[in-house]
Amino acid sequence: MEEMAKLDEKPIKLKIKLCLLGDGAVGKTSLMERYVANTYRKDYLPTIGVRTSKKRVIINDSDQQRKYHIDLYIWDIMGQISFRKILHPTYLKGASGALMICDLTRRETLENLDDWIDSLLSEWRLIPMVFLANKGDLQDSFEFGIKEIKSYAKTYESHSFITSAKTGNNIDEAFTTLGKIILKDRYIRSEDNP
Ligand code: G3D
Ligand code: MG
Repeated sequence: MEEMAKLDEKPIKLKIKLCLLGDGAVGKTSLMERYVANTYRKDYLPTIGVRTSKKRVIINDSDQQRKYHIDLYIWDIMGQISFRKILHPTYLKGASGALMICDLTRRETLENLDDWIDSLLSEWRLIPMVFLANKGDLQDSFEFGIKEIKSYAKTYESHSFITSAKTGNNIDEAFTTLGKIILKDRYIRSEDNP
């Protein structure tokens, strides 16, 4: 049974869609480019203003004793969309997880995450989220800090990270954390609906 593959058996192959959500200029594209830099592939979907990048990752889940080969399809909104209502439903549909991104140098980008989450709920459904407070390299310009992003994420029972697309800090950790939560979520769902 494929679902039960152990660490020493053949890996389970999955395709997973992730979305990047957050205000314009918080660093969505920079984070994605930093993360996928080694296996970079660009696809343009110009009609809906979206770009997808693919990255293949291996996750060894020791809790579940499973090994996964995952093709991550990361969807990034092109340009500076600041009005949630023009978010195309195609952008969110089918996503298994979302990185919710704000900018440490602009407090309103944290406050606006509520709207992005509303949009996620109305256009798709509640999926595993990980919260990123980006531009962690700009300490002198911070308008909020780790405490705030942590307590915000906690209200959604989610993890948070201070990241920097500039230095690369915590980016792998954030994506991997989201990946593991998605796998757990998927596993629980399959147990619910055998
Ligand atoms: P977006 O895709 O969310 O709209 P971008 O954001 O990735 O286009 O980034 C917006 C601007 O912020 C870019 O600067 C980018 O270089 C900068 N940026 C993104 N992440 C970081 C970071 O972690 N640290 C710092 N210092 N800057 C970051 P420009 O000047 O090109 O507009
Ligand atoms: Mg962008």
